[in-house]
Amino acid sequence: MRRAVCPGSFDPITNGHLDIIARASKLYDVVHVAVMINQSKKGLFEVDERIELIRQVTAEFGNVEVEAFHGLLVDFCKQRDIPAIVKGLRAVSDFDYELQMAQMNNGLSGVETLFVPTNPTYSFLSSSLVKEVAAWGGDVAHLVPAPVLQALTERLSKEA
Ligand code: COD
Repeated sequence: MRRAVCPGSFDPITNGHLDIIARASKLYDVVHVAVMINQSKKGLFEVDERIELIRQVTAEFGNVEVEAFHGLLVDFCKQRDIPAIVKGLRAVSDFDYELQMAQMNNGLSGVETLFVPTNPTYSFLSSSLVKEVAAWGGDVAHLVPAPVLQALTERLSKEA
C-alpha cells in the first residue's frame, strides 16, 4: 500500500490545497491529510471544523484520510508507516523554507518530500489571503470549495 501525507494548517482548505490533494490521490493508494494543531495560534476555524470541511470536499476521491496532529510531522509519518510527504510549491518564495523542512525531515527520519508545482490558477492563493479578502467583503467564491465558502460566510458574519 503506497501512502503519502499532505500536511498543513488548512485554516481553511482552499482550491490550491484541494488541487494538490487531488493530484496526490491519483499517485498514491492512500493520502493522509494531516491538520496541524498549533496551540500558540488560534485559527478562524477550530481544528475539528477544518477536518470536517476537508472530509466533505475530499470524499469524492475515495482514498483520503483526514486527521489532526501535533508534534513533529516525521513522527506522524513513522506511526503510520508513511514514507512520503507531498507539498505544493507556489513560487520561488515557498522554496527556501520548504527545502529546509524537506532536508530536516529527511535527516530526522528518512522520509522523502515530493514537490508538486501549483496549478498556475492558484499560485497566489493562501488561506490567510482568502480570510482577509472575505473579511472585507471581497468575493472568494472561485478560490474555495462551496462548503468552505458557506462556513466562511457564516463565521465572518458572526464575528462582524
Ligand atoms: N497551491 C499549491 N499548494 C498549496 C497552496 C496553493 N495555492 N496553498 C498551500 N499549499 C500547500 C503547500 O504545500 C503548503 O505547504 C501546504 O499546502 C499547507 O499550507 P498551509 O498554509 O495550510 O499550512 P502551513 O504552511 O501552515 O503548514 C506547515 C506545516 C504544518 C506543514 C509545517 O509547519 C509542519 O510540518 N509542522 C509540523 C512540525 C514539524 O514537524 N516541524 C519541523 C519541520 S522540519
